[in-house]
Amino acid sequence: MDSIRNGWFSELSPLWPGQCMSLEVDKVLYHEKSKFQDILVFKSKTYGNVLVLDGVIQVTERDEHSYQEMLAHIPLFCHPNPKKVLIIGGGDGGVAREVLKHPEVESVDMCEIDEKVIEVSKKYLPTLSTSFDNPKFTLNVQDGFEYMKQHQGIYDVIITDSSDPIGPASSLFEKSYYEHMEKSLKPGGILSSQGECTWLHLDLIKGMLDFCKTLYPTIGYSYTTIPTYPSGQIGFILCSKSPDVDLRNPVRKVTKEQLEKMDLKYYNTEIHKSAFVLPEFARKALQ
Ligand code: SPM
Repeated sequence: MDSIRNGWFSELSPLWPGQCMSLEVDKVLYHEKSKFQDILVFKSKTYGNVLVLDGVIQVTERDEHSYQEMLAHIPLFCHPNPKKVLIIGGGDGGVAREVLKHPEVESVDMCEIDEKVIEVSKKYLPTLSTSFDNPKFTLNVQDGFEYMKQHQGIYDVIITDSSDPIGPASSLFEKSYYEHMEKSLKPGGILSSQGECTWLHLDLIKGMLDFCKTLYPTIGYSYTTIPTYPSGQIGFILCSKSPDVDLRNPVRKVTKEQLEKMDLKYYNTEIHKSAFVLPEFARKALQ
C-alpha cells in the first residue's frame, strides 16, 4: 500500500500540495476497494482506530468529536425545535450519534451512498456507529440528490458530512446541491455542511458562500480545530431559509447539565459563538 511506508501512514493529496499529516501505524485492520472508493482502517499508535477513504483521513477515534459535534450542534442549537433531521453522507455514524443527543429530534434520516463505509465503521469504530439501531434512525443507501428530489419541504435541519471535492463527494460542493437542500428544508430550516479549510481552500469556500448568498437569506462560515485534518482545522458552511436566524448566537443555549448528559467534549455555547470569528485574511476574503 503506497500510503503506508516504514510503519507510517502519510496523507498525500493534490488538495494540500507540499504538506501531509503522518500517523504511526500499529496494525492495518481493513483494506478493500468498495464500488465507490478505497477504504482503509488502521489502528494507530496514538490516535486510536483511523478511517481513511481514497487516501484521506476521515476519522480518528481520538479527535473525531471536534468535527462531528461542531457540524451537528451548531445548526441544531440554532433551531428552536429541530424535529426532523437529514444527514447526507456520514456513514461512520458519528454525526448521527451527535444529532440523536437532542431529545427534540424525532427522526433522523441518513443518506449514505457507500454501504461498505457503514459496515466497516460498525466493526472498527464502535463508539461512532452507535445509532444504526436507534428507532428514530432510518438509513437509506442512496445518492443524496435523488433522495432529496423525493423528499421536499420536510426537514428542519440538513447536515452534509462529506469527504473532499475529489471523488464521490465532489457534487456536494456545487450550487445545484445547495438548491436541492433549499427545496428539502422546511421554512426556517437550517443546513450545515463540511466546508473545507481557510488555510487551503479559500477560493473554493468563497465560491460556495457566493452561490449560497443567492439561495438563502442567512449564511455563515465557522470552523473547528482538529489535529488530523490538513492544517489542523476544518470549516462549516451554514445557511438558513429564515432571515431572522442568528447563526452566531444559538437560540437554545446548552446548559451545564446538558453538557454532561450529552457527553459533549468540544461544543459549548462560547465555542459556538467564537467559531464564527475568522482570522483577518479569511474574514477579508470571505466577507
Ligand atoms: N464523519 C466524519 C467524516 C469526515 N468528513 C470530512 C472529512 C474531510 C477530510 N478532509 C479534510 C480536508 C480539509 N481541507
